[in-house]
Amino acid sequence: MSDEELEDDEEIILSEMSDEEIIELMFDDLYDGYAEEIEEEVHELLGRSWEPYDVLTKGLVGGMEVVGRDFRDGILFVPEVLMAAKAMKAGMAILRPLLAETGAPKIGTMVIGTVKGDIHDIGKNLVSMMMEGAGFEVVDLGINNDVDKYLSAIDEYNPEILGMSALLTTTMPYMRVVIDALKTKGIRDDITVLVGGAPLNEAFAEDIEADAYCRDAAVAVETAKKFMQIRQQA
Ligand code: B1M
Repeated sequence: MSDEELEDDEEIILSEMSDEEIIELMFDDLYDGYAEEIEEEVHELLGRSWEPYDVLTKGLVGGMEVVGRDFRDGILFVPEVLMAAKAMKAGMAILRPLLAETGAPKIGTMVIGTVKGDIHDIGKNLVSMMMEGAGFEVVDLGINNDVDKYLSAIDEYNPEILGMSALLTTTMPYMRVVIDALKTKGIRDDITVLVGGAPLNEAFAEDIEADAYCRDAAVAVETAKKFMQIRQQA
């Protein structure tokens, strides 16, 4: 039996590992797309009184950054990244209710979705989870949303905030199409438009006349709260 096979046969006992070793293992298991293992590791850290937010950011988001880097560098390919995304989602499913469990009073409603042509949803899902945790009611439209989907959700739920996500340089311009449609409908000033996604920046948000660019989920929550305050004061 080779050294590698011997190593594979070694049983991993999470309870005997340090926190740092578990985080390292989570990075490896995310990379390999092992959803069940990720679930076990999330449970283990929660059992050690880790805050759900720390499990999310230090374990899952941190691990996904490694996947993202290797995807960019051509070391990982779409099927592997899909497996990693599935494992990440399995971990997020455990954390979602815990993050929402703050008992915070409802402070507003947000409609959020990934724009047309774009199927990336991990970042958007994180934003949804964090917004729910902060006390927002979140209507998540999912991926690949055209302008009509955004408009009919706004009609139906009357949100104070519209969130749009795009991960591709080819799909981010669609955000302008949605904002222009809000203007044409005469409802642009009734709603705060927050945008996010890896290829965006503040200059782009300003250019398409969004209210703000949010670098990450924590910034999205802070920004949404700030705009809710401004509304209440107006
Ligand atoms: Co895609 N992909 N992908 N991909 N993918 C990127 C985005 C890419 C940068 C990889 C690379 O080449 N380096 C690249 C885009 C290049 C570009 O446009 N310049 C790329 C490409 C090219 C593609 C395909 C075209 C590949 C192909 O088919 N040849 C294809 C496109 C499919 C499509 O959408 N039409 C594709 C497919 C996929 C998968 C399906 C395999 C998978 C998606 C699975 C899923 O989401 N369910 C995938 C993944 C996973 C990635 C990477 C590796 C990781 C994205 C991610 O989940 N990050 C990504 C590389 C990277 O970003 N480093 C890549 C983790 C997440 C937590 O971060 O999404 O940035 P992020 O979200 C953050 C913030 O941006 C912000 O908060 C979040 C949390 O902190 N945020 C918001 C995001 N949305 C927000 C909305 C808000 C506020 C904040 O509203 C208020």
